Amino acid sequence: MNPIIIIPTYNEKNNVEKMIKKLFNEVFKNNLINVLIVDSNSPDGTSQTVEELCREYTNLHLLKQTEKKGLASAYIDGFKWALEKGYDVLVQMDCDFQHPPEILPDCIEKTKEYDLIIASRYVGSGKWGEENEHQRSMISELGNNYAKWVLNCRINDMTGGFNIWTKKALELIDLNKIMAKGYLFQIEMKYYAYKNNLKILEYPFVFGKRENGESKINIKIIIEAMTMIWKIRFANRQNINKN
Ligand SMILES: Nc1nc2c(ncn2[C@@H]2O[C@H](COP(=O)(O)OP(=O)(O)OP(=O)(O)O)[C@@H](O)[C@H]2O)c(=O)[nH]1
Ligand SMILES: [Mg+2]
Repeated sequence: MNPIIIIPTYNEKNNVEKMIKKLFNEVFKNNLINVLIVDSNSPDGTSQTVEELCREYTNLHLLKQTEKKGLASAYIDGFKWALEKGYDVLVQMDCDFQHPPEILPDCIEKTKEYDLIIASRYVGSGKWGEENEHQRSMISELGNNYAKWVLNCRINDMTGGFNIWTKKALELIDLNKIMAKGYLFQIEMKYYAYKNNLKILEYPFVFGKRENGESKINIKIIIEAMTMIWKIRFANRQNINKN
């Protein structure tokens, strides 16, 4: 197994160093992990911080995008980079500590049995941590159920961004045909995984509160996603039924 953790960053200078150190010094002490930061030319200098850390950690990599083109583009570039380099387990994770990296060793192990592991707030002991605003979790839960309903998909956490993909799963989905530009990427990818009958496990986790910096999500992004989801439902069938 050759896993890599892919973390997209936009203005995460105050989280990125802490996250990298946590991964290499605490969660994966044995050096068997690689980390790729995909930065969209953050004006706060996130990429310079990562460049400095690359000298200290040989398994740390930086992919610089010249401009901010959205979350989907950051992940697609990151996935392509990692697949080309021969990684076979690709972790998607945010930089703001809402996704607890401690569960990763177990999730990665589970890819021996499953094609996709979805860290989920909506199965078993999974939930929104109490420190989050109630309104925020309600809106997110509504959006999640809406996505499930429109796409007729039985995955419980459609919107979350903490997922562990196997090479097999990613090679079934044509990344060049992904329509989403932003956060809808998470939903679109899971929809194709589900429709392609991949073996999926939802792994419960507690979704924390952002540690530093600002959220990049806003009402415009949410409305855009709610509309675009219908496009995914009806327009793009090329990514389905390949197996
Ligand atoms: N490279 C890149 N990263 C991005 C972009 N937009 C967001 N991100 C990163 O994607 C991750 C998720 O973004 P957040 O703003 O935390 O979104 P969220 O977790 O859905 O929202 P909050 O709960 O409010 O934090 C973070 O690591 C961001 O820095 C982008 O356009 N490019
Ligand atoms: Mg966040």
